[in-house]
Amino acid sequence: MTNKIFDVVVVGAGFAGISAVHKLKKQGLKTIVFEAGGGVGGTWYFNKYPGARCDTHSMEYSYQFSEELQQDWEWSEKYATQPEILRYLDHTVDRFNLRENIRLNTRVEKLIWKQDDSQWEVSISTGELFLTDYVVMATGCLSKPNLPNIRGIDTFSGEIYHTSRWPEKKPDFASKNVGIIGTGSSGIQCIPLIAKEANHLIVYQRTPNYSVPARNEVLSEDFVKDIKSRYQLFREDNYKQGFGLNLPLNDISALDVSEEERTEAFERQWQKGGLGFLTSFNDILFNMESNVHAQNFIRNKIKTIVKNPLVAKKLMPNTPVACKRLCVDTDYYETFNLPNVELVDIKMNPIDFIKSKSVVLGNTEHKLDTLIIATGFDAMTGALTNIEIIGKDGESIKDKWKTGPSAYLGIAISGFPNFFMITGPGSPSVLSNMVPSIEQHVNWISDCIKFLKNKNFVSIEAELNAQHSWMEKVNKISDQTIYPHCQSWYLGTNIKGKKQAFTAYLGVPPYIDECREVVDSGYKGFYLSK
Ligand code: N01
Repeated sequence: MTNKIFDVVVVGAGFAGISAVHKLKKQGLKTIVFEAGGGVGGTWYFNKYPGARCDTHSMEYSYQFSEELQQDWEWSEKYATQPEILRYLDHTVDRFNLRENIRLNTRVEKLIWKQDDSQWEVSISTGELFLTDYVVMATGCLSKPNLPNIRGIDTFSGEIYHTSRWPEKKPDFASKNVGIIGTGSSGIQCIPLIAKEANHLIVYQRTPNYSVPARNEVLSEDFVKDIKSRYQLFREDNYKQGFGLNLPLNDISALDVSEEERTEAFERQWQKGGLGFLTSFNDILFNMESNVHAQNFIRNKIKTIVKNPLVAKKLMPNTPVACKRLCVDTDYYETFNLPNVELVDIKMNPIDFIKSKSVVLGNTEHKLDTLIIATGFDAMTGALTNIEIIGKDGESIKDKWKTGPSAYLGIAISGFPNFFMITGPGSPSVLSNMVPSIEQHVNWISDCIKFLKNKNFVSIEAELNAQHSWMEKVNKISDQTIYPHCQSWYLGTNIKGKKQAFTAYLGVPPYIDECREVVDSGYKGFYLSK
């Protein structure tokens, strides 16, 4: 039996879902959020591993929909920890009375478009059914865990944790022999902290990653006061930058300066810490020759920091910088100088299998009490294809995307009317500051629903041609960058059988202009039905 009818069903209660329910509720729409987790926060709820923190400045990685909220909330550090982010999200939910609209521990399992009624039927994990006019997918770009397919992993009888499904009760590593598989952002954040506790830590590295120091610090009162005195302007200025982030602006190519000046510029950003390293010059992401200079700089740093030259060599990536997401760390490379830390190159010496209490590589057996899996996510599309979503021609998104994800503006998909994605494939998403990008999408979706209602349209659907042209544009932009030049979750190569495609739109300002133009033209590229 079908239960209640909603105006909007939002899937996911992370930054995106919370922002969406706040906006849509305020607009007078009967809105519900279904969230699989036991609390709000989305990826920030699940990724509780030691050292989990955001590598975007906290005063930027936060909502701007309420001036009061951004004035009142006090971020304590430059890079907020996972618990602080959760406190912020819980505070937001309570402050704006959103909890009554959020159902936790509830997974959306199926969505079916009912053409005759112009509505979606929503099935949830309790077996209940709902009808809704619109669906907003706030399922996140990095939320479906990628589990490694290593023989025998299920037979490991010690403690085993995936970084993105970390238990509520903090695991104890003291006097334990611990192994960790994966050296992306999650691994790089937790390795230094686990190394401090564990008796012995073995890091299983398949591909080394570049990492720059965070240089996290407590926020000074003066800094906070300054930003808060011009918060709106600060946000507007950030939207005008390529990544939507307040990174140092630089108009100079790495090739137009002397070697000494180049090293100085890299060193300045290295000392400052964080992702600003990428804008040390204006072409690190676009010109391979410039990128090679950035690579050499970081490789030299690794050589200087890591005392054992063989270990240092293993830690040196040979991919372009930022082609895999640049990591930001606290004492990552330094950790490999500790006597209880061992680095194992599993590309050279692969893991053959895992058994009850050990990891076996050829003739070597590592006895472990605890195994940590830091192998990342089925990014960009995983959370969407994980749900059975059947559009108007009876086909699912999962089937449609077998040949690669395709969406219009990263917001809508042809064949799926009244279905909106927040930071979907084809939008800046992971190549931008996620929170402002989320809010830009929420505003767009809210305005769109307002328009449809005012003009008595019952549905909106992306045109296939517009969608194709859009994805061509996204690819054309990425082809001018270094991003397609290595294997990464950006491309989906970390997931076996996944069609390789780069689906993030690089460039926040042109993207915002394009979204605005679509609206100004009366939603060009969309079919509107009465
Ligand atoms: O995942 P990853 P992540 N056997 O995919 C290895 C965001 N994030 O969770 O490169 C052995 O980057 C894999 O090796 P390879 C951020 O955007 C942000 O660390 O595929 N190894 C790689 O080393 C980030 O980029 C924050 O060869 C296997 C690692 O596992 C994104 O989330 C913090 C393997 C996975 O790295 C994902 O980061 C954390 C296998 N079968 C995350 N499969 C901050 O804000 C995979 N690997 C700071």
